[in-house]
Amino acid sequence: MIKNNWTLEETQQIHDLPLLELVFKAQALHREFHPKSEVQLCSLLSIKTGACSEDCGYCPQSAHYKTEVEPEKLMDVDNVLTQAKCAHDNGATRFCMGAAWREVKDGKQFDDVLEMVRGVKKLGMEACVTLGMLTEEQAEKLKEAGLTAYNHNLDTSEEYYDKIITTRTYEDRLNTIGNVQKAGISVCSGGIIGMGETIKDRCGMLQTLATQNPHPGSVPINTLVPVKGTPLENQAPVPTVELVRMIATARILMPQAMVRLSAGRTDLTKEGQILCYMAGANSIFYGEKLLTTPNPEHNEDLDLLNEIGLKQLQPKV
Ligand code: SAM
Ligand code: DTB
Ligand code: SF4
Repeated sequence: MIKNNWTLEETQQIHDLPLLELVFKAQALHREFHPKSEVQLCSLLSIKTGACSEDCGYCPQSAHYKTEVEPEKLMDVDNVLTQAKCAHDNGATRFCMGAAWREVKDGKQFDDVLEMVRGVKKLGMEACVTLGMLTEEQAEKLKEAGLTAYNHNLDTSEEYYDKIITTRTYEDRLNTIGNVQKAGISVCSGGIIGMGETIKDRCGMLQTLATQNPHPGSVPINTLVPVKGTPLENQAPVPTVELVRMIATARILMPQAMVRLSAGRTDLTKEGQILCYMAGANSIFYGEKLLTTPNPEHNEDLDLLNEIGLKQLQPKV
């Protein structure tokens, strides 16, 4: 049932199924591979903010655009661990740390990140980082420090990629994912919808993810958060049904993966989110901030989970 040779046509056929059939298929597969009423709560922290040399058109942290983000240097290890403890006390089971770097450079800063990973693991949480491009040796060091997962998104299809980012290639992205995979770290990789891409582009991205062997351990599906000052600030919002289709298709193509309903939740109704859970989403970013933009409040999320009888998934540490 786990396939690594999905074609674009198959992917599109699944994506375009009548909605209820699509959601039913996704939910049936979800129940075969995952506890049916558990959701993973991941907290995010920007450990190094802004002034990034890349030109990702969606990103408020790129130095190429004038946004309201104030650049900040790498946080102290102690500060990060205080925030991690706080997230843990609020019920998060995975702590994800993001740095606005093009790539990891060896030295004090990377050593600090390794220390952060060790500290987060000590708190009994899964640890994830997203630091840009990475060599095989750096991936091995992260693995030794106990890293659970490395986030590196494909963001869109290979064909649409250069409309969004020109400072690196799709191949660079796939190479880093390969290095993470080789080091035995779980890959977290997904993308963004709502950047002006076609449905074919969305399916192309899912197909590339679903033809990785093994599949990524988690697949974040972000809806663009349009930020003032970025080239994508005026993009139209994505209809909820299109997000539900992406989540269900990811669930069907990669049944064992955690599918994360990621950025963009503040613009979803309660019912929209419930539809995403029905379509197989089993993970969310939890806590009032993503990296630089807002996310729903803790209580709002806990109330919704309570109301529909979803429980927190316990960490695999
Ligand atoms: N610099 C590293 C990199 O690009 O891999 C790590 C941090 S980067 C901010 C992580 C991911 O956040 C991006 O790959 C993108 O998918 C997502 N992201 C950034 N800005 C976003 C936005 N405005 N809306 C939705 N997702 C966004
Ligand atoms: C992912 O796929 N989404 C998260 C996480 N991985 C690092 C980031 C979302 C960022 C949204 C824009 C911001 O807050 O700056
Ligand atoms: Fe830099 Fe990452 Fe933002 Fe691109 S997505 S500009 S690499 S922080």
